[in-house]
Amino acid sequence: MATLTLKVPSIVCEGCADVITKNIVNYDAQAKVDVNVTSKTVSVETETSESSIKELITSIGHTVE
Ligand SMILES: [Cu+2]
Repeated sequence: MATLTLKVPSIVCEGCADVITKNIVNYDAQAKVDVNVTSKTVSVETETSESSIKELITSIGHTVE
């Protein structure tokens, strides 16, 4: 498992954190997701590639830096 840390500046509230977490877990049930609303970062422990996770976050309307 690799841990990815992505900067997602479009996160503004816990609602965003929930949506992002649910979508990642839905895509990869083994993933461990930690969203920090204050620092606008998403940490994902996953076997999924970084590009797939980025694409997923982008597909639900968020911006990955
Ligand atoms: Cu929000």
